[in-house]
Parts: sequence; C-alpha cells; structure tokens
Amino acid sequence: MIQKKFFGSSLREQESPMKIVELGYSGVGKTTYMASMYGTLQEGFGGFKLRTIDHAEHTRLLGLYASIKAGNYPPATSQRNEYDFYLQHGGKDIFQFTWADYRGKAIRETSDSYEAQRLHQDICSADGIMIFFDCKALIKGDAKANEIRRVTALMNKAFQDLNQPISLAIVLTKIDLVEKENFKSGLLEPLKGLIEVVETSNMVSGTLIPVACGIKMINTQMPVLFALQTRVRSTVNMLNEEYKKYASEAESCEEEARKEQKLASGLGGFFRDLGRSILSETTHAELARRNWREAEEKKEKAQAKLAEWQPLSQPANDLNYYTKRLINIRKGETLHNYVTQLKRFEGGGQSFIFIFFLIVVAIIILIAVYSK
Ligand SMILES: Nc1nc2c(ncn2[C@@H]2O[C@H](COP(=O)(O)OP(=O)(O)O)[C@@H](O)[C@H]2O)c(=O)[nH]1
Ligand SMILES: [Mg+2]
Repeated sequence: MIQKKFFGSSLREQESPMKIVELGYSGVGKTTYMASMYGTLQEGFGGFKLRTIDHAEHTRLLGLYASIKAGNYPPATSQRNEYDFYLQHGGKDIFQFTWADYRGKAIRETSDSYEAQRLHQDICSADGIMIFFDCKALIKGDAKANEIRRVTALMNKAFQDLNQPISLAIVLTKIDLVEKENFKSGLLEPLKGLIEVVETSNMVSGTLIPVACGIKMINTQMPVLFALQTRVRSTVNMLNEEYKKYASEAESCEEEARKEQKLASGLGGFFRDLGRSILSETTHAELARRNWREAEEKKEKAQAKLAEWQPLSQPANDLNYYTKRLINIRKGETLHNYVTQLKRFEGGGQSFIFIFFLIVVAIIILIAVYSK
C-alpha cells in the first residue's frame, strides 16, 4: 500500500515506513535498551535525534530512561509492541520508522504458530534487525539464556527469503557486568553459526556492538543508527539514480525537440510540414512542441527527486561515517579478531596498553639483570 504523506518539506514521501525488528530472549535487555537509546538520543548524536510520534510514548520512555539512569531497571514485558518514531537530523524529521519489539518467548514458538509466522514475516520485511544477547550469560557459557540456536535458525530461514538488503546489529548487552579480562577467544564461539549466516548472505550487512544501559550508558546510540543505515543509504542511492534517469531523459527530449525544430524551420520546414499536414502526419513543429513539453515534465520530476534526495544526503553520509567505525562482520574474519576488536571497542584498549607497559617493564628488568 502506498502511503502518500508529506511531513513538512524535509521528510520525504515514504512508500512505507522503515521497519526495525528487535529480537532476543526474555531478560536479555531489549526493553531496557529501547528506553536507554531513546533517552540518550534526546541529547543528540552526530546531529541525529529520535522522536516518538505518540507523545504519551515519549513521556513513558523518558520516565523509563530516568529510572534506568538511576539504576532501576524496568519490569519485564510480555507482548509484541510496536512503536513509531521519526529519525531526525539537524532538527528535522527525515525518516519515519516502526519498531517491532517481540516478547522474548516468541523465539521459542513452534514454526506453525501465529506469532512465529508473524515474526518470520517481520524479519523478512524488515529494513534493520537488532538481535540482543546477554553478554554475561555468553561469558558464563549459558547458551540457553540467550536461545542462540533458535535465533540462529530463525535468521537462517528468514535470510533465504530476503528480497532487499538489510542491516543486522548483534547487540551484546550488559557489558557493564563483565570484566574486560573475560573477553576471551571463546566468547563468540556460541555465535559462530549466526556470524557465518551473516557472512555468507550478500543481502545482510552485520555488526557486533557491545552495549551497557544503566548509570553509565555505553554505545546506546549505535545499534539503532546501524539498523537504519542500509535503508537510508539505499533510499539515497535510489533517489540519486532516479534523478539521473529523469535528467538524462530530459536531455534526450530537448535534443529531439531541437532536431524537430530545425526540420520545421525556414521555407524548407514550412513545405515539409505542409506536406505532412496533407498526409495527416504529425508536423515537425508539433513534434518539437511535444518534446519540449516532455523535457519540461522530466526536468520537474528530476527536481522533485533532487528535493527528496537533498535532506537525506548528509544524514546518509553521517550514518556511514559512524557505522564504518563499528565492528563490521566480514567474510574471512576470525572470531578471535572480533573479540580483539570488541575489547578495544569498549575501552578495553586501556588494558591492552597496560599489558604492553608491563611487557616493556619486564624487558627492561631482564636487560638490567643480564647486563650485570
Ligand atoms: N547491569 C545491567 N543490567 C541490565 C542491562 N540491561 C538489562 N539489564 C537487566 O536485565 C533485566 C531484563 O531486562 P529487560 O530489558 O526487561 O529484558 P527484555 O526481556 O529483553 O526486555 C533488567 O531488569 C535488568 O536487571 C544492562 O545494560 N546492564
Ligand atoms: Mg522486554
């Protein structure tokens, strides 16, 4: 269904609102994340902000955010919820999107249940997916707490039915509860299957993002921005292509019009068109007029595409800038490498510097001892 809504001059006419699906087993931190990212994004990040369409929702989320900031977590939710947001950039609404928050148990439903089918459809038609895993459970080797096998199977199935590129953020929650020293090579072993599914699909661009919500918020802006970026980028590219198509068609029409105008001009043209009129053929003068008119129409269409493209171009570049720095899932990368990046990503670099410092001190002591 085509929704034709204009929101001021900056929000483009969207064929359908973008859809983000949030998934993860009960208790991994989805609701906490949702309120935390909403709260942190009120302050803005790289020009981006978020706003709910429903004002009551805004108040509710900010209330939750305030209590999370004070160290009080929200009670568990039990149903699929949908929220409508605007992504804003530079103070203007640029994109509308819907956020589907599944109750954790949906992952465990048998595949013929209504909710399981709804989930499959939601994943297949999503523009961005966020999958949440409790990092503490991951470290403890508790795969059941995250329902990793079920999530991997769901994704594997859904990715075979994809017909548009999507972003997938693998969000590792509660990193505040984990000592950096516990980021061992085996950490991501349970996620190997899921990471491989992402690596092999050329429709999916994936990333790993460690997140903490609480008194200290870490990386709460990134999963949502990553989830939105593929659709924003593909829309920008599509608008650019459409602009170029109309602009080049306008040029061809103008060229055709000039050719016809030449054939219609002068005494030769007068007789040529007279001949055509007698034979009931369209005259060169008329063909020139038609082509000029068509050129004008194409130019207007090109301008309209340009006007839609303009407010999105900078946000798309900015999204690209921020998401490029994330731990992107790439073919050929080892799990060990991802873990090393994870350590560095959330400030683990300091412990790396500390180890390096210790090695240097040890070498100096050894040299001093041996040179005696
Ligand atoms: N320390 C810490 N605890 C968290 C964090 N996020 C969630 N939690 C805890 O996990 C519980 C479940 O979170 P919730 O958001 O309800 O999970 P959901 O079922 O996936 O929506 C919360 O009540 C908190 O106790 C976090 O970032 N840090
Ligand atoms: Mg919840």
